[in-house]
Amino acid sequence: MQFKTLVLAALTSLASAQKTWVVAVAQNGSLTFSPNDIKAQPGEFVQFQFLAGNHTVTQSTFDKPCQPVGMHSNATGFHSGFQPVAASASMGMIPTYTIQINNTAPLWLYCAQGRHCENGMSMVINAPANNPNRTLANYKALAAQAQTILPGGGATGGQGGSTNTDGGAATPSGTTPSGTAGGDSTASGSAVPTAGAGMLVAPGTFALFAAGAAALFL
Ligand SMILES: *[C@@H]1O[C@H](CO)[C@@H](O)[C@H](O)[C@H]1NC(C)=O
Ligand SMILES: *[C@@H]1O[C@H](CO)[C@@H](O)[C@H](O)[C@H]1NC(C)=O
Ligand SMILES: *[C@@H]1O[C@H](CO)[C@@H](O)[C@H](O)[C@H]1NC(C)=O
Ligand SMILES: *[C@@H]1O[C@H](CO)[C@@H](O)[C@H](O)[C@H]1NC(C)=O
Ligand SMILES: *[C@@H]1O[C@H](CO)[C@@H](O)[C@H](O)[C@H]1NC(C)=O
Ligand SMILES: [Cu+2]
Repeated sequence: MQFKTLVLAALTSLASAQKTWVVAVAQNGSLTFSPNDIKAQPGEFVQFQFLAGNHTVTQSTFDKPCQPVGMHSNATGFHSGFQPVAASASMGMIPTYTIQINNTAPLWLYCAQGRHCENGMSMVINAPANNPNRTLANYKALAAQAQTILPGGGATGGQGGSTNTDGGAATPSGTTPSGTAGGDSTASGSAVPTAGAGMLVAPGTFALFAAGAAALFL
């Protein structure tokens, strides 16, 4: 009973107070985060909506793109795990991963699949305003020369996206399979175009895709 009350209170405060930025991952099957350079205030959320393929969103440092932040700092950072879109497409859903912004420190993010990061699949939240070198363009330039190291620890070889690393893949434990958490589901193919625009959407609004719409992204 008390538990129920707490959950309700939490949902209510989420819905009323906090904003959520939506980042489309692999829109149109591209190796992109869209938008890829956003400013989010402490307390706000950023929801990554995985639209195609099998990607991650993973935090790195600026100086070592394509490698988990924990390898180069004491920060834990975050890692969505691999999010294969096809796995939930038959249910008309897409995987999402949501983080909360705690401060305005820059968050340099990349996809840990294959050589996607080296090929430009990266983004920044709250890029520093006072350091002209720490731009997304420079991060991508560093990434282009990086050696991929998967969050599980194994380095990949030179071949692209299809490399399978046994045991290297993290489980998508932080994932909210859309629509299963009891939130109000809004059906919308219309979530697709708006997601790319960095629109603010209410947390708990789960993007639900008709199987037909999801198929467009495979
Ligand atoms: C996906 O395609 C739509 C329609 O052509 C376009 O407006 C959008 O910019 C594309 N998204 C990306 C990330 O390329
Ligand atoms: C992590 O913290 C320890 C102890 O404070 C420090 O000695 C070490 O240099 C830190 N490592 C990194 C990568 O910042
Ligand atoms: C914000 O803080 C929460 C609670 O400590 C943590 O779980 C989350 O990973 C943090 N967000 C980021 C972007 O580091
Ligand atoms: C920015 O990069 C240039 C060229 O690498 C370097 O000379 C300059 O010191 C850097 N500035 C900062 C603030 O790091
Ligand atoms: C997603 O990619 C990871 C890492 O390459 C791989 O281990 C996993 O099997 C892939 N999942 C699917 C469903 O293809
Ligand atoms: Cu990717």
